[in-house]
Amino acid sequence: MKANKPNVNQHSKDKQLDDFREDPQDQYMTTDQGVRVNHTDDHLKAGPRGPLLMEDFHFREKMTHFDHESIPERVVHARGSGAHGYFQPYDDSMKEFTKAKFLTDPNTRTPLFVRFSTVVGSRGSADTVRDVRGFATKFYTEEGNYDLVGNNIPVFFIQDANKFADLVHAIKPDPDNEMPQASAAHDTFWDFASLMPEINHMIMWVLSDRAIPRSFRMMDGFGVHTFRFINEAGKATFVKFHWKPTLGVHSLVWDEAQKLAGKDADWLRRDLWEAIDMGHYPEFELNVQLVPEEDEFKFDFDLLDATKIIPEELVPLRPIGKMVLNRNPDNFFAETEQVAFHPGNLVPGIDVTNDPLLQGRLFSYIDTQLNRFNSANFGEVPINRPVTTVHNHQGAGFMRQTINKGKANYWPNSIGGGCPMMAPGNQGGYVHYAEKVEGHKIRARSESFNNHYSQATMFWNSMTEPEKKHIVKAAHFELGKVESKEIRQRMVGHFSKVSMDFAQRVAEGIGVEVPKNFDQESTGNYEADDASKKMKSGKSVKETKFVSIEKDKVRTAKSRKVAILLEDGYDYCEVMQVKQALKDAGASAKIVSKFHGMRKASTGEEIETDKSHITTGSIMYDAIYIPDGEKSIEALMKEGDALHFINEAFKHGKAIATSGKGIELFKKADVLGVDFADKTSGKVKSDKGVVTAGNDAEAKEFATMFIDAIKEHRHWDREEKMMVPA
Ligand code: HDE
Repeated sequence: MKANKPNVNQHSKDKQLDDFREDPQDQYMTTDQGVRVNHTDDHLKAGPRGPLLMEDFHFREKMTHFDHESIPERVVHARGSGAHGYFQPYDDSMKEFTKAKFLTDPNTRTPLFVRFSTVVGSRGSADTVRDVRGFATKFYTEEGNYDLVGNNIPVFFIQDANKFADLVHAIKPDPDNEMPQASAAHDTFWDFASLMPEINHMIMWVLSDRAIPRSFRMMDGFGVHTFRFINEAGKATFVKFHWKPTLGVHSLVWDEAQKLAGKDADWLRRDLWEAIDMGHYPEFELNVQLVPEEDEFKFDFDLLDATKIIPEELVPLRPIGKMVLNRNPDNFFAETEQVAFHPGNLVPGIDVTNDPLLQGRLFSYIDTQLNRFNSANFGEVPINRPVTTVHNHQGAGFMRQTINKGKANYWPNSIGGGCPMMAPGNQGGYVHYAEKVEGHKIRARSESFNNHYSQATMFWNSMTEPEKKHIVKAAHFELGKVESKEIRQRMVGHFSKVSMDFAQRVAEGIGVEVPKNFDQESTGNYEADDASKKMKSGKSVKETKFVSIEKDKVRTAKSRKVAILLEDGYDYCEVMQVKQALKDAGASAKIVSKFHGMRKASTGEEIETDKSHITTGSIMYDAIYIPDGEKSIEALMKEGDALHFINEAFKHGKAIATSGKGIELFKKADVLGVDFADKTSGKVKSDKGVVTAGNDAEAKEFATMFIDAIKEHRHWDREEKMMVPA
């Protein structure tokens, strides 16, 4: 029998895409018909000042093509950034649970394409807005395409897909004036939220630092829903998917996020692109939480409820393999824009559950692609093609590419020899899990979903104090933008059911009171059923270590960006030493000065400036370093931009370092000020994120201490001190 399974390896997709790539190098320009063009700057006219002639096929073709260049942007997740890579399992330990080969064969590197996105903003909106981030992965497996279409937050706003249109309408810009762009901070969203108790757990995550990631490379990914693994014997196990970045989860601070939206609206996109370009390949470990079918009702929440996580204390993560993103796309439109995901793209060994949110998604994704592509043939677009060959009787339609041979375009047929054939389960045919289902037709949700606050409370209880502060501040911002006091009041009512402490802290910032007895009826139609009865005494936890970014922190300086501020007269030796140490730690350094051009050291050597103050800012770096050097420091002392740079980085909690005369500069920039002076010795002190070397002994440890400070990511102690905001 002829097999339609190629030998898939990490390069299979790249090779396939090669057939579609166009390279203009050393080529003549042609029309779409392949005819060489001899002039493309003027259209064909009746005389040099005359009208266009219809016979100008080149002009008509060029203009027509341009006029039709745009396709509808995604109705949500419109703004995204893509990357190619591969996935490789560590071992075959998942065989016990799934027959999906790409998850169980440690010798196979499955090619894949990932698209990260924001949800609310339009295609041209800023990257650093407060929002959920999409994390969608298309695995081109040897058994067909598998799409894991997830987010960087493990829960969702709503429980039932029928609320999705309402949610998106409420969060998108207002229908009358299209404002605000890419932000939930307006009345319609919070009105909706305040009337939907099921939203509360998600609200906590969205107000947290998770919603302003430092990088797409530094955020988690979650499948969100509970899916099913199916093994060779047909046994099912519930599964939740988690991507964990090897660089750890890190976030921006809100002030920084807002400034970046103006200074570099492409911040996350650029960061991903440059990291891959420089060989800092983003890596994510795929982990799963596995729950045997018989344990379905052992928790105090329903596994089918997408507003709940399974705390890792109850079901620990099992690492199963690693994804590496190692190639930037060649063409944004052809790849990142045209990639079309669908949670129903499944391969044998993975199946869905009855999660009412997931069930609705299974309809929505193909439907929305039809709107984007205006054709059912979008699967033939190069980025969407599987690396397996495709054989079926779907033909015709707009932009059909495949040339199906033969007369038999139906099944069963004898004319075509009964081909293509059906594949039984043991030949790789997809067999749906034979779950027993029965019930009455009813618009209702199980009573087991009617628990809207306990995990929101767990989330709040699990935060460190700095994280709590950020959540409260985020609520002050978001709800502070809400004009209706009634809505603000209602939202604080919900918060009072999450935590009185939280509600009080929010209320005082937005001019409302914490109600004594708040009750808001759910819009869901909850009905008691078997599941809710069985779950009554299920397991739960009050606090979990794994939702806090701070408690679960990965400390590394890898791929961190450091600004070196200097002017003529800096200490060349010191700069070289620190640069080398940063390089060894995997960080990258850029020279920042007032102007572009060559900067001369005190000993005569020259270094070229990478960025001038007008083109950059402290918000674009993770840490800053100012080398010693009398003249350089004197010049920096007179530069408002430099002082602001240092001051702002300090206020954003970043690692900052200097030596010798630079300490005077730090004092002037207000980062070693009164608050930090040791009252008894008079010696200047600060937190561990401010690294100074005043003498030779300190100089020895200087680079190491600076790198340790960078690894910490942020030094939140500073938030305790009273400071004018950056
Ligand atoms: Fe989506 N979602 N979604 N979503 N979603 C789309 O499909 C939808 C949900 C997610 O980079 C759309 O191709 C419904 C959860 C990502 O191309 C659309 C519901 C999760 C992306 C759609 C949800 C996601 C989308 C718009 C509730 C995390 C971007 C464009 C029932 C598990 C994929 C498109 C990309 C995109 C529908 C909820 C993730 C309209 C109906 C939960 C990452 O089909």
